[in-house]
Amino acid sequence: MAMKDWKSFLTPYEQAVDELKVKLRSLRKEYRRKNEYSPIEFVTGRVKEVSSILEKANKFGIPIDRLQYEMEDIAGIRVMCQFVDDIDRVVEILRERKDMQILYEKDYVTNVKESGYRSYHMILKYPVNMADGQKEILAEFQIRTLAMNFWATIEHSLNYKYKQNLPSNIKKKLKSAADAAFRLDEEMLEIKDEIKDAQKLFEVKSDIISTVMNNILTLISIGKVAEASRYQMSLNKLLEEGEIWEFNNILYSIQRDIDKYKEM
Ligand code: 0O2
Ligand code: 0O2
Repeated sequence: MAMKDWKSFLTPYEQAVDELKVKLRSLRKEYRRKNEYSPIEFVTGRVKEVSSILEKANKFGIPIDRLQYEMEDIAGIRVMCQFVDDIDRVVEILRERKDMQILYEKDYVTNVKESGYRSYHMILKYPVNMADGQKEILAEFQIRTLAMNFWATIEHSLNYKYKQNLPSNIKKKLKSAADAAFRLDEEMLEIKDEIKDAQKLFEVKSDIISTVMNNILTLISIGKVAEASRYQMSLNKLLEEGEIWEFNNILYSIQRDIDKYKEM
C-alpha cells in the first residue's frame, strides 16, 4: 500500500481514537463533577504505527486487504485505574454502552500471560462518520491498574530493544517485578477505603480553598483590601496542616462579611 493510501486507511482509526478518548475522559469528568469516586484515573490512546501494523500482519499472516477485519488493535485505547476492582466497574460501564459493540473480551487480569502481563482487553466494533459515510472499525480497549501499566510499559520497551529475545536474567527479573506489581495491587486494594477517604478529604479542602480565594478577590473588588489581606494571611497559616473545620470557619466568616458589605 502506498503511503497516501495508508493515510486514508488510517483516517477513520484516528477519528475513532479521538472520539473514544473524549468519551472516556468525559466519564471521569462526570464522576468528578458529581463529587464521586471515578474508577477511571486517566485515558490514553494511539493509532498503531504503520511499521508495527506490517510487523504484526507478517507475524499472524494477515493479508494487507484483510487488515480492517483481522487486526483488532490498529485503534487502541488504554484506560488506567487506581485499583484492581475499578477494572470490573469500567468493564461493566463499557458493556452497557449503546454507541459501540463489544465483540469479545480477554481477561489477562485473571489469566496472567506467560510474560507476566496483566490487563483486561475488550475488542469492539465502533462506527465513525466520515465525509463519505459511516464506517465501522475494530478497536481495542486495554483496561489496567497503574501498577499493571508501569510493568507493561517497561516490559514493552525492553522487548522493543531486544526484539522479543530477552536475555533470561532480564526475563526472570521482569517475572519477579510482575509478582511485585501484583502484590502492590493486592495491598492497595486492602487500604482502598482509607486512600479514597484521603483523596476525598483533599478534594473537599481544595474546593473550600478555591471558594475562599474567590471570596478574597470579591473583597478586593469591593475595596475591602485590608480585610482581604487579613483573610489571605489566615488562609496561608492553615494551608499546610489546617483541619477541614478550620477552613470551614474562614469560609463561613468571609461569606458573612461579604454579605454584610453587599447590604451596605
Ligand atoms: P489531564 O488534565 O492531564 O488529565 P490529548 O489527546 O492530546 O489530550 P494525548 O496526545 O493522547 O493527549 O496524550 P497522552 O500521552 O495519551 O496523554 C493523555 C492524558 O493522559 C493526558 O491528560 C496526560 O496528562 C495523562 N497521563 C499520561 N500519563 C499519565 C500518568 O502517568 N498519570 C496520570 N495521572 N495521567 C497521565 P490530559 O488529557 O492532558 O489531561
Ligand atoms: P503495541 O501496539 O506495540 O502494544 P500477541 O502477539 O498475542 O501479544 P494478540 O494476539 O493480537 O497479540 O493479542 P493480545 O495478546 O491481546 O495483545 C494485544 C496487545 O496487548 C499487544 O499489542 C500489547 O499492547 C498488549 N500485550 C499483550 N501481551 C503483552 C506482553 O506480554 N507485554 C506487554 N508489554 N504488552 C502486551 P502489540 O501488538 O504488542 O502492539
